[in-house]
Amino acid sequence: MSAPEWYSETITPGVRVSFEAGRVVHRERTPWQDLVLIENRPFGRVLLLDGATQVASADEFAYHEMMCHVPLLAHGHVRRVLIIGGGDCGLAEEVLRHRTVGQVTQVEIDAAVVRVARQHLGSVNSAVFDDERLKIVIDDGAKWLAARQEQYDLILVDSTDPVGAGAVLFTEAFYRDARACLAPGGVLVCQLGVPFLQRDTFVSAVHNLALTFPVLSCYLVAVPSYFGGHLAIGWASDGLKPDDASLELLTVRASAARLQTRYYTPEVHLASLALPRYIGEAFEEGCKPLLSRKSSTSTMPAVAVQPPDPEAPPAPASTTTRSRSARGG
Ligand code: AG3
Repeated sequence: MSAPEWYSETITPGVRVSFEAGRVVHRERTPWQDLVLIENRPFGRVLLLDGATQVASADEFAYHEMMCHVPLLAHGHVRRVLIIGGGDCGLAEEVLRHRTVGQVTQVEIDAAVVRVARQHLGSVNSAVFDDERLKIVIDDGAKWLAARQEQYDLILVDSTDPVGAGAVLFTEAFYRDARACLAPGGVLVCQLGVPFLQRDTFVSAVHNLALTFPVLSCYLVAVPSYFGGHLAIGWASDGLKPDDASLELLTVRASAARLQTRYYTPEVHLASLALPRYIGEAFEEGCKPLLSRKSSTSTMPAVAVQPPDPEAPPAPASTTTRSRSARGG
């Protein structure tokens, strides 16, 4: 018997997280990146791009459900969705579970990711390819978006980490183009990495979002195959906040949507907005230059509006939503 092969996540200098490959399902150097798909005991089929874990069939539900159901259920009337990236099509599958969604456009830069995922990740995405509501475009998402006139109720940025082809999806210019394509009441949701290991990336993405959007928030999901603790998801909009819908309303909407979920619940939706202090502080840091520059305007943390309650326990170090009425930039 030959020795088992191991594949490592190498995105963090000084750390190597390895998966044993019971079988290498596919390996390819695409025009954009190094693609490896392996079979692993606890995680199932694991897709790595340039040494970063992207999707594992055993735990993708956590990431995809939270990227999708939080904005869809908080908004309540999403019809048109744009996904930038998301080549494994697991996010599209989750979005299309909402029968009220009329149209999903997905713009993925690397055709090979879609091809390999379609062929080998059926448990993640098989429902999408016969769904007439989905249109897959192979193109550079940032360039494509910059040339768009259409408006979307929800833009989901399901990117890789901000290195290589994915870097542009964390810039202020990209967020500005995305904002221009949001329908009134629309929301942008984007993955912001694992703040414990990718703090600088997180802070700078939050900063770029804060320069662009008047309402900014962050929520968390624990994805076992993403090493390093919670993954942060950014929320940006012109007005809607992720907790504008009450627990009762989220519950009504979730049951009307007849979602079968394994991670998302309306309770988890609201709880995911509570940031551990170290993440809340990093979030604040991303917002900070903006806040100090705007301090003479009506910039104000959303929670500070409430008068202090003398009986209440001490206030948390951070809030999860920033809003301001003045236009940024
Ligand atoms: N894209 C987000 C991957 C984040 C990976 N980060 C990491 N391993 N630290 C996932 C694509 C799923 N559709």
